[in-house]
Amino acid sequence: MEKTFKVEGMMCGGCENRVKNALKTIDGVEDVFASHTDKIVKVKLSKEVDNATIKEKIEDIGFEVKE
Ligand SMILES: [Cu+2]
Repeated sequence: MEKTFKVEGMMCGGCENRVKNALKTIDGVEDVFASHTDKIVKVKLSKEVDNATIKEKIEDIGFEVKE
């Protein structure tokens, strides 16, 4: 299962890593792909995780989820 989010505010690889590390702390998140150039974050899940949980985690570290 994979979910894609549009994320504003990532400026470099460091931002991508911050998003990746934050999301990997969520139970059920198996892998994370983040691109600041495409402004997307893809999350690979091993079980169902609420969109709201993922969104909150990204916004907690200062980025904005568009959808
Ligand atoms: Cu950055």
